[in-house]
Amino acid sequence: MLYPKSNKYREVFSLNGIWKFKPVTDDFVPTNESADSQLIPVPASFNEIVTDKNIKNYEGKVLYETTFSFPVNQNKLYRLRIGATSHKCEIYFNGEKIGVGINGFYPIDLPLENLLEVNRLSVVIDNRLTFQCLPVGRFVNGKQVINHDFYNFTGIHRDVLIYSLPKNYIKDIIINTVVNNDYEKISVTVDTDCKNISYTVINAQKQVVVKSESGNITIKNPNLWSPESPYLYTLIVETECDKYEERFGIRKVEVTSTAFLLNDKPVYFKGFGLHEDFILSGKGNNSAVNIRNFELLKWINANSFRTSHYPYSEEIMDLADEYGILVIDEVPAVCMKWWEGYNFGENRVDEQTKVLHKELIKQLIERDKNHPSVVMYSLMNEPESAEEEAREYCLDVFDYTRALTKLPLTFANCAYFGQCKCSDIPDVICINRYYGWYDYHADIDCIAKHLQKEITDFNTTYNKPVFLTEFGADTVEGVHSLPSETFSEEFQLEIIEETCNVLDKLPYCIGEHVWHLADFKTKQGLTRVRGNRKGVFTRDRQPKMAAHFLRRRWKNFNKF
Ligand code: GCB
Repeated sequence: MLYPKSNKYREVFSLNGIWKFKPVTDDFVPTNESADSQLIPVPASFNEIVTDKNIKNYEGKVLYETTFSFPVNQNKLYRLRIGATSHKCEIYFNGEKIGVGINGFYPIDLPLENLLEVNRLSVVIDNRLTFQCLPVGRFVNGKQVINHDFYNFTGIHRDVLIYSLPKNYIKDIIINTVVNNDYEKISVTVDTDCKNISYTVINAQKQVVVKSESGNITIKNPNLWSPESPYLYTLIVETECDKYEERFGIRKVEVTSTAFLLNDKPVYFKGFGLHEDFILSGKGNNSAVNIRNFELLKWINANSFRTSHYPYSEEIMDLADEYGILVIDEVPAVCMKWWEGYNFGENRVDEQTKVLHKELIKQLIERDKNHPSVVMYSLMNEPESAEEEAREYCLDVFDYTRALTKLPLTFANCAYFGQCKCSDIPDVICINRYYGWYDYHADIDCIAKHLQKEITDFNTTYNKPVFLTEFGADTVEGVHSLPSETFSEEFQLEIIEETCNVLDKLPYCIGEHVWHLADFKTKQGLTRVRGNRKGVFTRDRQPKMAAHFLRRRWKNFNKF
C-alpha cells in the first residue's frame, strides 16, 4: 500500500494532536465514548508524559480515542492509516472493530466505511510481549521481563491519517533499477486495475527526463545515487482517474568476499546504531529530532546507520534518501532464543514466532523497496546463534527473504567465532562486540588481541566481508578522569579510538558502527545510569568528547 499523499485525486487528513487516553482491562470494548480519560499527545509514547508511576510502567491494554469530522465525498474511498502503535492493537471505528495491528513498528492501513458526520476512532493497544511477538518478551511471576535493551515505550508512535482515493486507484508502484553497465534502465510495476498508465520521470531540477507509455523506461546518462551525491528522481504514474509521485534513486549494490560495492566502488560504512528515542516524546515520530539526527550524522561525517532494532518511520527513511545516508534496515527480531536451557520454560521461539518474523520481513520489504538508501536488510539482532536450533531457523528465514529481494542480507551477531552456527548464512558478517566494556572490562589491549583475530577468522573461514555493527562504552557526559576510568568521556574515547586503530589494519572489515548515536532510555537497572549512555551525543543531542574524535577521523576517511 502506497504512503498517503495528496494531489488532485487524493486528499489526506491528519488526526495527529491531542487524544484521550486511559489504561483499560483485558476485556474492554469501546462501546461508548470514554468519559474518564486523560489528555495525551499523538504521535508520542505516554510513558514520559504521565506523572503517575503506575501508569508510566503500566503493563496491559490502554485506550487511545479521538473524535473527528471532515467533508465526505461519496465518489471516493476512504482509508485509515496508523503509522505504528506499540505493540499490538485493536482498532474500533464508531464502536465497531475494523482491524488489528500485529506489531509495534509497522503501518496499519484499513478501509473506512460508513463515515458519520462525527466519527469516533478508538485504538486499544497492548504493550505486553511474549515469545510469539517481535521483539520477544516473557512473563515471570506476572511481571513483564524484556531482554532487549530499550525501554518498552507504548503509544501511538507515528502519524494517524485518513485519506481518500478514487474508486479505481493505484495500489502500489515497484521501481526496479535494472543494473547494466550504463545503469540506464528502470522497470516499473504498477498495481492497479486501470488501463492507460503513463509514466513520467522528473530529475532533481524538476525537468522531464522521460515520458513513457510503458513501465520499461530508459534514462540516458543517469545521475547515480550515493552518499556523496544523493541524486533523486521522481516517477509520476498517472491513469485516467489517479496519480501518484514516487521518488527513487539509481544505484547498484554488490557484495564480494572482502568488499561492499556501491556503484562498483568499495564503500566503508561509518556511522551508528540508532533508536527512535527522545525526551518526553519517547518513540513518537518527532520531526525536530529526526532532522537534528541527520544534521548530526552529516556534522560527524557519518555515511550510514542501522535501524536497530526495528523499522523506523517512513519520514526517517525519506530523509535518509535525501541526506545520502546508507541504511541497514532491521526487522524487530531482537534477542531470539531457541534452547530450553535458559529456564525460560515455554518461552522460546517457535513456529508461530517464525510465521510472524517472515510476515514482518515481507512487510518491511514491501514498505521500503523504493528507497535507494536501503542497501542491506538485517533479519535479526543478537539471536542466540550458538544454539543448534538457530541454524535451521536462520536458513529458512534467509531463504525466504532471498526470494523477496536482491539486496544483501545480514544479521547482527553476538556469538563468538567458532561458536556461531549461522555465520555462513548472511552475505555480510555483522558482529556486535564490546571488548574493553562487557568483555575484559577496562583492558584496552584486549581489543587488538581479540577483535583483530575474530574479524580475521570470520573473514578467512567464511570468505565474506565483516562489519563491526556495535562497539562502545557507557559514558556520563561531563565525567572526566585522567587516567581514564569507567563512565568517563576519556574512557569512551579510548575504547573507540583503539577499536578504530584495529579496524584500520583489516581490509576485509567494511564498516564501523559505534553504539550509539545518542544516549537512550532503557528499563531501570544497576548497569544503566538513567538509560544506556553509550551515545557519542547526549539524549538531548549534544556532543561528548568521542564525537569530536569521530568527526575528525571520518572527514575525508578513505580506507579503500
Ligand atoms: C547490544 C545490543 C544493544 C544494547 C547494547 C548495550 O549488544 O544489540 O541493543 O543496547 O548491546 O549497550 O548493551
